[in-house]
Amino acid sequence: MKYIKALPLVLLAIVMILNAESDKFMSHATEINGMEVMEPWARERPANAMMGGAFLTLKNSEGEADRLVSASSPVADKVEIHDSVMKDGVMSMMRIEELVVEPGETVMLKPGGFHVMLMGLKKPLTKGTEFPLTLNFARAGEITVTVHVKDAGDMGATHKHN
Ligand SMILES: [Cu+2]
Repeated sequence: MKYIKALPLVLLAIVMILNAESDKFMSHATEINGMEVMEPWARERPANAMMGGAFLTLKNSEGEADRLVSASSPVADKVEIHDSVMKDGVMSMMRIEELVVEPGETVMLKPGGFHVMLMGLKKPLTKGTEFPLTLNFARAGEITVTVHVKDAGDMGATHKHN
């Protein structure tokens, strides 16, 4: 009857291993000079798409503000920082010069809000693949992260570019 007693321990071990695996998969964070870049992901795009959006969370743990001033990636001709605005029921996006992250502040780039715009895609953003993205901060400097391409629904037909 020894193995019955051991079973809960075995199950516990399995649960712990699964948790560790999902943690490894879920929490991608890179911290350089007090700027943390968390969970970078991009929405999968059809093969003929020219543009794609990348999303992530920024956390500034320094005592002074920082600014995301530019970005680049080998998968796109040009990378811009965008904000989204809802006007007359239509979501549109516009380029912003910089994204300020105040001291201690966490800023989330997400669909329908701030995002990193990949323009002139050189390769399709296929679900399950990943690509590098370099973010340039005024204070923290260059931070390169690995962006994971995910299937996360669609932004809808009302999404357009200015
Ligand atoms: Cu955009």
